[in-house]
Amino acid sequence: MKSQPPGWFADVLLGKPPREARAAAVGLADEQFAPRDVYLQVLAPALEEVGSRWQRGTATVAQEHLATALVLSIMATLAPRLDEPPVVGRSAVLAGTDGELHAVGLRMLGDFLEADGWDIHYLGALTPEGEVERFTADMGPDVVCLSTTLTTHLPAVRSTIAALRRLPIPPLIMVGGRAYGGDAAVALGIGADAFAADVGVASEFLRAHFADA
Ligand code: B12
Repeated sequence: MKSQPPGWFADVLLGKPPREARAAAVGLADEQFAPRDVYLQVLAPALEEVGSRWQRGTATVAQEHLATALVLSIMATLAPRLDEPPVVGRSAVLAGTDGELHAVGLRMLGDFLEADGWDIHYLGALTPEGEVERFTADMGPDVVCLSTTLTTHLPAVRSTIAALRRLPIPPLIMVGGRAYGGDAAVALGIGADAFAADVGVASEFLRAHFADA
């Protein structure tokens, strides 16, 4: 199984009955991978493959929706198995930025941080600019994590970050998502404190950062 090409699970998502696809993913977590690796090495590449097929015209938008919904339901099954959370007494607000419908990566981050013992306020996709700021002012989290896939949404991220900086007690601001093309300089350039290319690295960064704080 380890020799499978990166997006191989796309065929399972699109070709098998949903019940079997879910059982297959859970089976991988039982037998082969740590649950976090199922997220990052099986589910994320499978969605990437579905996107490539959509771009090439060999998968439909309906199949893209189906695969996404199935991945989210698999994640809901695997999340309780990620880790036995310690209590860290830290909280994070997680938001998909204005206009942004892509939210699977953000949900993955929420699952990982929750397994690390954080209190997560997950706002999901399409959070209007002013709402992130208002909610953060009310909740006073340690971190705000903003997820963005489309580069056209980066101006909204910049203004959200600027608004968060004006709060009396500004949180650490971490950003991520495909819009940054893996380039931390883009993230820092629009005002973020931190960037991570994947949610495993992000959770390790936050663990280390707040262990020292
Ligand atoms: C599923 C999907 C959708 C779903 C989203 C549903 C949902 N609930 O999320 C729907 C159907 C709604 C959708 C819509 C669109 N999509 Co779309 N979509 C995808 C697809 C297939 C998978 C995305 C995904 O979930 N990947 C898995 C997750 C885990 O990856 P990720 O988000 O990148 O997250 C990882 C990292 O980026 C990071 N990360 C993410 N967020 C954060 C946040 C922080 C703080 C940190 C630290 C890290 C981090 O960690 C994650 C893993 O470790 C991709 C294909 C692809 N190659 O990605 C296309 C893709 C992203 N979509 C694309 C496009 C064009 C669109 C549409 C414009 C048209 C369309 N296809 O219908 C609309 C735009 C909607 C909008 N306004 O946002 C293009 C984008 C091209 C580009 N310009 O970059 C892609 C790449 C498809 C393609 N090959 O062309 N899409």
